[in-house]
Amino acid sequence: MKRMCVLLRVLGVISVVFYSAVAFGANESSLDSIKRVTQTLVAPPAVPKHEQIAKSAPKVVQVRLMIEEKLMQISPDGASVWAMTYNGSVPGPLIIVHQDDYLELTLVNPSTNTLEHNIDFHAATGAMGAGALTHIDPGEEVVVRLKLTKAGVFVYHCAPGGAMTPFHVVSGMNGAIMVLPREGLHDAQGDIVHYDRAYYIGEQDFYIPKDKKGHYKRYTTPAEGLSDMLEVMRTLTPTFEVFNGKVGALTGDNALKARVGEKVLFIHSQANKDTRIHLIGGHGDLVWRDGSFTDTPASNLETWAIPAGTAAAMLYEFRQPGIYAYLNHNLIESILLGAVAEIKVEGTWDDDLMKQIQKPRAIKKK
Ligand SMILES: [Cu+2]
Repeated sequence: MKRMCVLLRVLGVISVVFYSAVAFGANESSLDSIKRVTQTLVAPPAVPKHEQIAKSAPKVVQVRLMIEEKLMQISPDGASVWAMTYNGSVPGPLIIVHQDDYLELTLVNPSTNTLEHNIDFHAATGAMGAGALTHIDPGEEVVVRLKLTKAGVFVYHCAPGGAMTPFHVVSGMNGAIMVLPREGLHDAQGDIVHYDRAYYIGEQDFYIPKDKKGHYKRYTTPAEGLSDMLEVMRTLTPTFEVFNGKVGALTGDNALKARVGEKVLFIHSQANKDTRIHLIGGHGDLVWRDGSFTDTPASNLETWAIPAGTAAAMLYEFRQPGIYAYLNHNLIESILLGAVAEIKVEGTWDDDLMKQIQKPRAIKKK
């Protein structure tokens, strides 16, 4: 009887293994036949080369994210943070695929790092957005494949668990993925919309400890600053609120560029804090404000809210040349804490849209 039980158990295990292998093998072999491409990721605000309309059937898009812990200066007055980054930038690079493509990610945590990391994709389905499958210690790498079934722009971020999750996220460990509809973007009337260029802006709240004299503290490792930073984080008051990793990353000589007549797509993410974006001198012609490309975009908005943990997309056709400010319209967070970008637009001025009729002069007596 006992021998029979053992035999049945062995047969059971063999059959489970057999059927799993058949099912898994079928799935894998069907994926073997589809096209594989490698996407070269680039540092924001640039976006990777991509097609707006998918020219072929769903494919496997391979990307590699290298985790890098690095001490970064984030303001001219010397504040610095042990940034935790994907590929060395805050935010991490924008990844672009089409709906129903597969993303095959190799996540690498080099032995030069000090902490465990992982990645949670808001675009993914199951297993904590792949966070549960991607925990890696320094010296390890992991490969995970996700099917992107939802069209939109989505945040990804590190989520190791407990207090480490907000600690890593507010240390810069977040980015975004854009999942385009296979047929491209649509306007409010359902017509296809093309853009001439795209920029990726990641907004980041930083919580930087100070000593008793009010000087920013510096640490030799990320973990050394953990308890001090948690104290500042508990105030919910950021020391800095910046675009693309530091104060001034997208202003002055670093301003974004465009030309009159160009349609520019702005992808904007904030992994940890609500924001509200406004383009001074322009509008959100089309705004996918919760990031879903399945929904009809809102049109002609003055300011659009982006909740914490969300990426959004906005398309604007520039009609006038000049310097535009693109900012978080909590003006304390933008002007005092850093959440502002500039767009330098070249082209011909349209007097019909705006004209100065009289230069400033002394008030005339009537
Ligand atoms: Cu991390």
